[in-house]
Amino acid sequence: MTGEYILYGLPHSLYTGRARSYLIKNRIPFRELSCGHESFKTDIVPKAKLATIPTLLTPTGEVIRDGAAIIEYFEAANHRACRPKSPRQRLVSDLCDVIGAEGLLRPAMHYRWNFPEENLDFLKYHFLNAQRQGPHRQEKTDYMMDKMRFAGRMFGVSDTNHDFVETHYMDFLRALDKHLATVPYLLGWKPCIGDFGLLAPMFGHLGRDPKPLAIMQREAIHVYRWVERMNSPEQDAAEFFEAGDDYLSDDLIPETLIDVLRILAEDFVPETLAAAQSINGWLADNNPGKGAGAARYMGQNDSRTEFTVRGESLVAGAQPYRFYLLQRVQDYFAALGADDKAVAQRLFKRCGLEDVLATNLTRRLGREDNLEVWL
Ligand SMILES: N[C@@H](CCC(=O)N[C@@H](CS)C(=O)NCC(=O)O)C(=O)O
Repeated sequence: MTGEYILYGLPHSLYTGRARSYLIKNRIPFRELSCGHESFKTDIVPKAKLATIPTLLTPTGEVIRDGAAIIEYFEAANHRACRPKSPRQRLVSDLCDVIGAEGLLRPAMHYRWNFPEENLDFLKYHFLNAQRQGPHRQEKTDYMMDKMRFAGRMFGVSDTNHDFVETHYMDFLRALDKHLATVPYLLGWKPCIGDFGLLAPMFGHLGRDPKPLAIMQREAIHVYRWVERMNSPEQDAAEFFEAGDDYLSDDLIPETLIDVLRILAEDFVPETLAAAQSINGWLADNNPGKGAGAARYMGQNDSRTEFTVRGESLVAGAQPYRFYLLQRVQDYFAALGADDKAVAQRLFKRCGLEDVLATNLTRRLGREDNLEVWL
C-alpha cells in the first residue's frame, strides 16, 4: 500500500471517527478533507452512491463509502491486523463493532442535541464550517442540523425518556471505565475491530461535544484516555507499566468486559429482536428484488419498532444495517466447531446476548457498488 489516501469526513462526525482511528493506528498515510469540499460532490458521490461520511479515495482512484467497508478494505490487505484469532475474542470484537455502529445512537444523539446551553455554539461552528462559503450557506447548515436532530428522535430519543437514556449510558460508561482501568484497549494491549466500532459514538459525539466530554472527563477518566489513545499512532499506554503488545492470552474475556456487555445487551437485544420482526414483516410484504438497496432510514416510514428496556417503552426505526454487520458475527459463530460454539454460547448467555447469535432476517444483506443490498 503506497501513496496517500484521502478520507472524506468531518471532525464531529460519529462514523468518521471510527475510520480515522483505524488509519491512524495502522499508520496508513492519509489526508482528511471535509465532505464540504467541491471534489466530494463532483468526483466522489457519483461513485460512493450516497453522500455519507466517511468515504475513502484510494491512491488508485477507488472510492469506498462506509466505515466498516473502509476498515475491511485494509484488513483484507493487511493480514487482518486488528482481528483477534481466538473465537470468543473475535466474536466479542465483531459484536462491539456492531454495537458501536448501531447500538449507542440514543446517548450519542441525546448528549449532542438536548443540551443546547453547553453544545449549541460548538455545533453551529462545526455544521457551518462543513459548508463552503457560497449562497445559502446558512440555510444548508440549518437543514443539516435539523436533519440530524430529527435522526436522534428516529433512533428512539423522545421528550420523555431522557432519564432512561442518561441512566443507561452512565451505567455503561462506568462499567467501561472499570474495564479500561485494567487494560488500555478492549481486549488487551492493542486495538481490535471492536475498539474502532465503539469509538464511533464515544469520540465524535460523546468524547468531543462539550456536555458529554465533561461527563467523560469527570466520571470516566480511563474511557477518556482510551478515546485519546485511539487517536494516537502510538500504543499510548504510559500508565500501564507492564504493558504487553498483543490481545489477552487464552481467549480471555475479562469479567469487567462481561459487565460492560451485560449493560449494552439490555437495549441492544430487545431492539435487535424488535427490528428483526419489523424488517422481516416489511420483507414479506415488499419482497425487494435481488440487488435492491437496503436503505438506512427504512424506519422513518412503516418499519418502526417498539421494545421495552428497564420498563421504558422505546420506539425507533428498524435499521437493516445492524443486521448487515451482525451477519459477520453470526456467520463466524455458525462456522465454529462444536466445542468452540458451546464456549461462545456460554459467554453470550452470561452477557444476556445469546439471542443475537440467532436473530436474523429472512433475507441476507450484501454490498454492491458501495451500497448495502438485499441478496
Ligand atoms: N454506515 C455508514 C453510515 C455513515 C453515516 O451515516 N454518516 C453520517 C455522518 S456521521 C452521514 O454521512 N450522514 C449524512 C446523511 O445521512 O445524509 C458508515 O458506517 O460509514
